[in-house]
Amino acid sequence: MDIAATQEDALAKIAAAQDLEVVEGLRVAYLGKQGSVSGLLKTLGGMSPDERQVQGPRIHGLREAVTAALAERKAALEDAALERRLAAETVDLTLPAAEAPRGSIHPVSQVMDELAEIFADLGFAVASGPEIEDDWHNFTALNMPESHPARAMHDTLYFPSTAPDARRMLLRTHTSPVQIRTMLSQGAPLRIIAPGRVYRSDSDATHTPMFHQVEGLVIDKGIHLGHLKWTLETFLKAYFERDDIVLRLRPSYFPFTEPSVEVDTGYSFEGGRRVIGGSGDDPGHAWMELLGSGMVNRHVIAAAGLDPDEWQGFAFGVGVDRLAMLKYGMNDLRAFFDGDVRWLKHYGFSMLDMPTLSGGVGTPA
Ligand code: 2NM
Repeated sequence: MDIAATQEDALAKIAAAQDLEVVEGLRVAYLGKQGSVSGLLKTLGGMSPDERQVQGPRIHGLREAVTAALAERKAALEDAALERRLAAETVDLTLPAAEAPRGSIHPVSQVMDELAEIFADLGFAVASGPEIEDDWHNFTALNMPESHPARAMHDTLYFPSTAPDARRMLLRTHTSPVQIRTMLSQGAPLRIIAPGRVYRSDSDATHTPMFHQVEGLVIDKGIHLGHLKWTLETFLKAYFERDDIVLRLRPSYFPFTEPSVEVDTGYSFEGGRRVIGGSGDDPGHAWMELLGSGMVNRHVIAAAGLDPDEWQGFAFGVGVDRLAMLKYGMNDLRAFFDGDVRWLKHYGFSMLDMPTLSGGVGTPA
């Protein structure tokens, strides 16, 4: 066959190839061991020098043209395949995640975040401390010496003693030791809340051996019960998101405060559950005990390294689990710590739903 015609035919077939397998088939057919172009190259050996001088460049030219055409066609088909793949694999990052998030924020965490937000607005910092405490920070510094009967009331979980003269370690029964530690390390004035886990050997329908508490402490000059009442009222209005919160302060007793006051709030029953608001003396309303508080006992201020003639303060304590139940309508405390995913799905919060004062600390509808 005429070489020019062979070349024309080969280049046309290569240009018409629609996929890489066809291109590879053509490469084998022309340039493979048994290929037609390879066959032509082999004929050069049997030629006379004159003939070879004429045919040599033509056959080599044919081989080069076919090789180049195959490479070009292969590259074009590969480019087209890559373009198709890129078009098919385009990712639209604005689409919602295919797999919805499964986790949720536990109501206790949500309420702690709400409390931190509300108190931050009133100038309080969040303080924390160890859950394993010593007897001095948990009791003695809080005006509860060894023999004090209130120690028995706390149902304390003690660690076995390691040596007769070692500090007796325990699981903190309240977050008050955090206040002692913060007064010792930071001095006065001070405005802090201490949220966290506390432990008491107590377990029934309304008590779990671990529960959550938030305590607040203000130390400054000239602090009095009026500051305490305003602070608690402002906090509860922000937390329950209503303006009609009415407080009743009743005299009480705590070793760490003097005077001590129990704080009640008015509530009513709506749709079978307690709703905070109004005066307990209003028709259809009653009083509910919500918080313990008082003016910090001068012995406590002195134990924390401050001069009680110079510095005064108020403190309060409230159960976080209880606050969560009242706001979000749960009725069984034990369910808080069962880790039942159905309960968490029902009462949990989206991690995107962070409490802010500007956006409201409550649940979106
Ligand atoms: C309460 C009730 C009353 C309280 C006192 C202190 C400290 F450390 F400053 F003395 N912290 N928390 C306190 C006072 C806690 O809980 C029902």
